Amino acid sequence: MKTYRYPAKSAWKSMTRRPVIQREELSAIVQEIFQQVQQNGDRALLEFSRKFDDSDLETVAVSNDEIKAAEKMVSKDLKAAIVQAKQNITLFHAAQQNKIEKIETTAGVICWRENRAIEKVGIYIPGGTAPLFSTVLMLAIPAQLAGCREIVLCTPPDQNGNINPAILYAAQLCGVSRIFKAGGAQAVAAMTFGTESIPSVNKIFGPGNQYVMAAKEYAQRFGVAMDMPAGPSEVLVIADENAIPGFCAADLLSQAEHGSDSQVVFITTDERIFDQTIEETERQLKELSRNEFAGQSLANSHFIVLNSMEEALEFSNLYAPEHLILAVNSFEKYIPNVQNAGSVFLGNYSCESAGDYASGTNHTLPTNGFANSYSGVSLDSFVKKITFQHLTEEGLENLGNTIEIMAEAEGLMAHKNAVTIRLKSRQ
Ligand code: HSO
Ligand code: ZN
Repeated sequence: MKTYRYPAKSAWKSMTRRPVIQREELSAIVQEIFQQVQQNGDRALLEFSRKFDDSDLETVAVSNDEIKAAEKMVSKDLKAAIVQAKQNITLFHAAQQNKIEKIETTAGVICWRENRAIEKVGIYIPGGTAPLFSTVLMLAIPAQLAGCREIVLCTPPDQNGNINPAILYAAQLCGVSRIFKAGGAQAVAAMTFGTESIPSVNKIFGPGNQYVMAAKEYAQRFGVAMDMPAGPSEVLVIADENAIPGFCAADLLSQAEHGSDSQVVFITTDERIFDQTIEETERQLKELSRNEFAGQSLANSHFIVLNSMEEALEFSNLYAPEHLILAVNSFEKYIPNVQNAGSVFLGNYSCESAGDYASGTNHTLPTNGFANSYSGVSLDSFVKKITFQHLTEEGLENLGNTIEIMAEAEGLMAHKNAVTIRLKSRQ
């Protein structure tokens, strides 16, 4: 890990920089994969599965029998945990449904917005070393609450052609309509163009490696939206003298274990907490099953002492972390100072894992500094907001002259006439 004691502000910007991802190469590969899938559909997917997943599939579709079998394979405890998480995530996201408010901006001019679900959405769940079935909950629950008609899920199979049972269980529990064995950029291509088996969708959600990310970006050329740009997962912990070093270390490691490229930053205003958190982090690291990933990610992480909480928050806002933990006593007074962050965890008992799994908030959040301009996934991510307006005759009478003057000033006489012709018809 890299340690810094009272670094000068001039050095902060470079400390907030994330590792650079090579982009050029990716786009050629992704383009080729899209072409193959567009031309050959399912056949291309089966071939890619053989090549990339080492899996010899007969079909990409997951059968009902497979879903039923998966349900039996998930332990009672895990099912109960998933059900409780689902309840909390549902409660939190259902509360985001806002009621329609009609605003009479001028007498007789009534404007309002209504939500309409995005008809077809795609969820990508990566394979790899940890089966992130919790992400199924985070994406399928708001999709279902929003009223999406079709919720398609793609995830790569293992070498035996199977999908992790907890992923299948969570998917059927949360209203995913169809599940497919497809991974990587080819899964994104399939949900973009549609294949014999996989329907095309309007928007694609979910984390993934660099190929998946590049594919989601590429899919936009074909009119398919994406949730948000993303990079490796990250957490920034701010600790004052009341923090508990063991807790801080555990939080840092929980993010570091996601992958060797995860980013963790620790900031404190207290030298004792600084030393003890470093010690604790090294001690706890040894005990972790994924200590190889966590160790590599820690090697790139920053442990910093700063002069004050104000400075700590200033650094954090510059970094714009995906997750921000305020391990401080009177967190309330710092909330207004949080400007850029995906999701914030307040006090010594609000570990990031709570939000990762079960408290109710969404764990699909902006990374890579995008928290300075993007929000995490919410119910809004699954709807379009359509504006409506109704002008009565009286309404146009009241507003018409303003519109005519503005249209004429822009030199758009047809715009002006659309008002004039109506006003004249009333005389
Ligand atoms: N921390 C991850 C989400 C996750 N954690 C899923 C565990 N499972 C998102 O940044
Ligand atoms: Zn996590």
